[in-house]
Amino acid sequence: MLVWFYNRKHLAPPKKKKKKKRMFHIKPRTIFLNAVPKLQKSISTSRTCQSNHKLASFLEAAKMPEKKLRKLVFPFEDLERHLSSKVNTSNFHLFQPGFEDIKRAEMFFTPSKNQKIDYFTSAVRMDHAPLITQSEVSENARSETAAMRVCFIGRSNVGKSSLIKALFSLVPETEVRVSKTPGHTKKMNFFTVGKAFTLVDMPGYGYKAPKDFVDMVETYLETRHNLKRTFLLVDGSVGLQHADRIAIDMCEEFGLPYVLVMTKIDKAKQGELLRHILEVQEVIQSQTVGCFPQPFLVSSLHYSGVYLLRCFIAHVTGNLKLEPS
Ligand SMILES: Nc1nc2c(ncn2[C@@H]2O[C@H](COP(=O)(O)OP(=O)(O)OP(=O)(O)O)[C@@H](O)[C@H]2O)c(=O)[nH]1
Ligand SMILES: [Mg+2]
Repeated sequence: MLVWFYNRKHLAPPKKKKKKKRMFHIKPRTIFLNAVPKLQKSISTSRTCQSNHKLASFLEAAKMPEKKLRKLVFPFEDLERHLSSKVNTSNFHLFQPGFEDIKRAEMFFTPSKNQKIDYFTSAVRMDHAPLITQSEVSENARSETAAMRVCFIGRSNVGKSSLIKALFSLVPETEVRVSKTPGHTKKMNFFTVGKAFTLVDMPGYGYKAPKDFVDMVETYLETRHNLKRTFLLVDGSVGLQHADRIAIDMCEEFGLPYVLVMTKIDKAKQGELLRHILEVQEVIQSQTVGCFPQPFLVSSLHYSGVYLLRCFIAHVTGNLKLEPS
């Protein structure tokens, strides 16, 4: 535990010597709710009218030739053929839905009268894990299942917000801010996906992490109310870093069910990417208990792996039953 406490500090911004003592005591729930009007204003005023990317929808993508489509939906399949037959790749095919399931999953990410997808709120501190309680849920006319959450964590700049933006690309007016500058997301941003689930974009750890990262993110993960799955993002173009390994240890220590997602796969050369993927898979197999054995590969730029991830999220939140293959 002592070792872990020491290690965890690496996830916090490097320059801070120790956690600041709290100067005042306000009920955490009050802090949480107080933060809302200001943040909602800043987000809604900067909304712009955008149009969908041509690959935002699987239905559109499905018009391309099947070989190209499979490469987009299952990016590992294309890489796999470069591997020696001695490499066991069965874990990479554990979650392999059919195109019909992927099409059905897209309905959850498509706005309609009954499926409102929107930014809900932000939080800066979660000392005692304030919840979107059932009463708050009903106040907001949200169903019980909207309280099911999935969250995205990873190093600053790994592509968390970009991936969420790609997942929500069928609702381009839902503003998810991305930036070249590390440390851009400073608060936990909550997005509700109809009555299906809530998705949380987290600030990044490591370089330029917000000063209250440990209080905020680690406390949230540790208390994890209604947290169905944590998606831990690793930059596929640089591979596992020290901070990623610490984050894996953290997920293990908290007993979280989590999934590793390799981002920016468009940026890496194939050989390099395969090396990073196999390294991640080796770590999953030999050092984890709570991690789903299959790493997911995505490019938020090219939409590779994004439809598959939508399907996985719809499935693990209990909204989509897969058809037997
Ligand atoms: N080539 C490529 N660039 C990406 C991809 N995803 C994100 N990026 C770029 O990486 C940078 C960081 O993206 P963000 O999504 O803001 O990263 P983040 O993890 O949310 O960062 P913080 O909020 O600072 O923790 C931006 O310049 C993105 O355009 C990808 O799939 N491919
Ligand atoms: Mg971000």
